[in-house]
Amino acid sequence: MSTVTNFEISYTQILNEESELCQPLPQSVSKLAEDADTLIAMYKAMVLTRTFDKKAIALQRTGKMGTYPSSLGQEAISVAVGTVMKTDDVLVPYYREYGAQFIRGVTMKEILLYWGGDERGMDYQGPKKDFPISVPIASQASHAIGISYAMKLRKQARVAVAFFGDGSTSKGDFYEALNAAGVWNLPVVFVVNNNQWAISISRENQTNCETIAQKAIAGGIHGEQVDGNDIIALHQVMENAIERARIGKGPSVVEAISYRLCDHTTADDATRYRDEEEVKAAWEKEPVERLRRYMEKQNLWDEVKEKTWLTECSEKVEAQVNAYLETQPQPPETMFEFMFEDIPHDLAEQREYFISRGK
Ligand SMILES: Cc1ncc(C[n+]2csc(CCOP(=O)(O)OP(=O)(O)O)c2C)c(N)n1
Ligand SMILES: [Mg+2]
Repeated sequence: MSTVTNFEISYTQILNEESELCQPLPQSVSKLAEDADTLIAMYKAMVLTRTFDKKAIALQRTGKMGTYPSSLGQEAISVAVGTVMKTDDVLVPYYREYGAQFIRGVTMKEILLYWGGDERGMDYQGPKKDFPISVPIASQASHAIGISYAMKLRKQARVAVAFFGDGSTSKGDFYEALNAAGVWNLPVVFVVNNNQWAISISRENQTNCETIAQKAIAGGIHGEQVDGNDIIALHQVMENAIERARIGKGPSVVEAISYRLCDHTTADDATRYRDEEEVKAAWEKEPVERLRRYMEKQNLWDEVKEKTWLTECSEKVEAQVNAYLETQPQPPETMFEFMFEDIPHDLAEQREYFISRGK
């Protein structure tokens, strides 16, 4: 018997749980760790996302919005991706990537409209080519293949970045997409937010794979893990993956190890199925505090800056919430209007009937 081949999955952490840089750092990484502008911008984006999140939950709790999935504790992943992506790249999100979406120009009002049941919220006025939130798990995998295939066909130096949860990587759509990405060498990156839970199914009960990143191997593409609470490592790993894809060096799966500090959505109560101790331990690793402590040690941040930014965040969120609440709902019959360019006769009849009944 002989070994045909071997595979390895790497794990990257640069800023550890104690907010210390892991040594030694390669030059490209130490440059980022000393890049005050990027660090501050990423920190601010994480705090803004968290402020938005809290308010969105309050809106749902007071009956002003529908079900909402929070991104609490997972902000670093989407903020790093949003920071690294270029304007012409295409974001293919699921439903916890507000951090990336805001950086790319999606407004908070649009996100609130969507979760308030108004589809106009997915017609982004900023990043027109970015995809809407995908609630059907892993269905966005094949969209990302189509998008990146088109980019390659047109010889464009663009990349599609698609997001997935740990649970969604058990779906056939995900494996099929990895296979297609590999065989066609597409400019696509699959980012997996491994937040340890798929609603009430724990990571251990989800898959027997030791890592989710290793699923890439079956598709013949690169796979690696990164600390999803370490935004410096995320920035580094994502930049490499996206640039590799851009220059034709192949797609990747990046598994970011995080923790869902929130309930699955506002319709969930996670205390029914997970340990308080586990959540408490996860709070010790969370990304916002980790970066803030590091920036304070570097004299890039202090209490006054923190207070000022928190006030600014509240003002920004408040203005967007008001814009959302002031938006006039669409007439109910518009539900017939956006599926077909020319409405089929049976739907036209239903629409007329619906209107004639006075809704
Ligand atoms: C095709 C499909 N099946 C089932 C669901 C119901 N559902 C919503 S979220 C979810 C779990 C997703 O877990 P994961 O992929 O880990 O993402 P997370 O919510 O943890 O970020 C399921 C099963 C769905 N939305 N779509
Ligand atoms: Mg999950």
